[in-house]
Amino acid sequence: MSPANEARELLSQLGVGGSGGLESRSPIDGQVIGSVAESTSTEVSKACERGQAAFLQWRNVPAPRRGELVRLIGEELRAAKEPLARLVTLEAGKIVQEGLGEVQEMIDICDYAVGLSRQLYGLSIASERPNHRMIEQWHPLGVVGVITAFNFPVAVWAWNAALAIVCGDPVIWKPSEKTPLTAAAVMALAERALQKFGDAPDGLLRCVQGGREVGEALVGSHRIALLSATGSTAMGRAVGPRVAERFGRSLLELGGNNAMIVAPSADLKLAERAILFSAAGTAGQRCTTLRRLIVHESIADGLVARLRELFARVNVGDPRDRGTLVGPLIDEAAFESMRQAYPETEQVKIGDGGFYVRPAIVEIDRQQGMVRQETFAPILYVLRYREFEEAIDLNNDVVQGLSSSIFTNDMKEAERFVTAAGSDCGIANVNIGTSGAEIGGAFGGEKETGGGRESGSDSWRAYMRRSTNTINYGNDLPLAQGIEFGV
Ligand code: UN1
Repeated sequence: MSPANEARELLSQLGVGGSGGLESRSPIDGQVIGSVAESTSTEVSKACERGQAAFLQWRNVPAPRRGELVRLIGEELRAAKEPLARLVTLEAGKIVQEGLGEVQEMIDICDYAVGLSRQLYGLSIASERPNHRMIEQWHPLGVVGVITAFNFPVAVWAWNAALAIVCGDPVIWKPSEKTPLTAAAVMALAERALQKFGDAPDGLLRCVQGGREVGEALVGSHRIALLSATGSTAMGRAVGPRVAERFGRSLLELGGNNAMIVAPSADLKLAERAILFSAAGTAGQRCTTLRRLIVHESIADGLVARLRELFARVNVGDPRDRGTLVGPLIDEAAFESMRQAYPETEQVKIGDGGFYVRPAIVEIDRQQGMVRQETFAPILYVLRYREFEEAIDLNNDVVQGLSSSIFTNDMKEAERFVTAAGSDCGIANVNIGTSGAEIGGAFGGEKETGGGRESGSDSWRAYMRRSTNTINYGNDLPLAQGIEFGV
């Protein structure tokens, strides 16, 4: 079936109607598969005002009750897992397995957030004054703006929205203009959950669709207390200062340039599988994609030869076909940027449209030029090292700091890699690849990756404000620091 026909079926199954000026093209064949109405700046600012009004109500709803809404969203996602995943495949070009994985990630974060809705805890702190109690509470923050990229068109909204809702914050979502249909489908599911929930305030969950101007309107709104943005470092560089200017908060998840060290003791069978998934999976378009392989010189020849074989054999094709491991790049611009980084890029002809490429391996002896930039395409640069310290230096010697990993069976090396003097990335793994993180951990990275953390662990704190309370239950008014003042 053509992507356009399949999209029509899936959209009606998912309860998405309507059309408009913003067209969506499937990377599978480059054809239009649907459209949505584009939001105007006035609509964006209205959504922000409504969000603020919703905030004033939602912050008073007990957190476990807020969790109930997230539970209902999770149920809708479970029921619609298959069609939503298929729509992700049509619109983002991911293979079916990865589309299913992405929706599973949404379900997982919903489950996580439901539990979290009963665990938004603060501290009780010893006061230096008699008959005083000091506590820390976490309160809802305000409206959260969420800007997401095409490569995880639905999961990243869920990471943010599930936490924001239980934390007491309304969410306004600006999805990538390349993936408006999956966003519309998610909003239709959320709408059903809202109906079942009953009395959630209007304006709690909104989506604004469009390109740069829509994003800018959101970023510029003083109603947005937290702006969570996923995308390129260039985007973060534009967004971060604008939000900071009005003392808003931002949570940035920007470019990665992720490396894996393969040490002499590594289990090479495991390493090969991890490299294949991390470097070629999602056609190299994850922010956690493996871009640099740092291999010990004693094993490099053999490993590179096997990887070349694997990469040459990997099935590139229609992401809907069962045997396909590498689907299309998102569009022609992505193909052009791959060609710019690697002029020998091999285009694979599949049908009449779409940009399909074979993953490439490029051996280098220094990290310079394109190696230092994040090209969103399956190009794996291979470097050799001699001393372990040199490998760690190479891992860290880029401006990005998202994900990293080491394959070794030497526990000293493994431990060294995850110490403060080891990998400087937000994610440092041992004997697994750089991509495919679980939602239970905090997700994000350092340096030009932006420093934000989403998803698990205590990432929820970004969506709340801290209130420090000192409470006097005595009959005197002792001052802190022993100060004597007054009569
Ligand atoms: C992204 O590419 O923006 O760790 C997110 C991973 C996924 C998330 C990637 N769980 O690869």
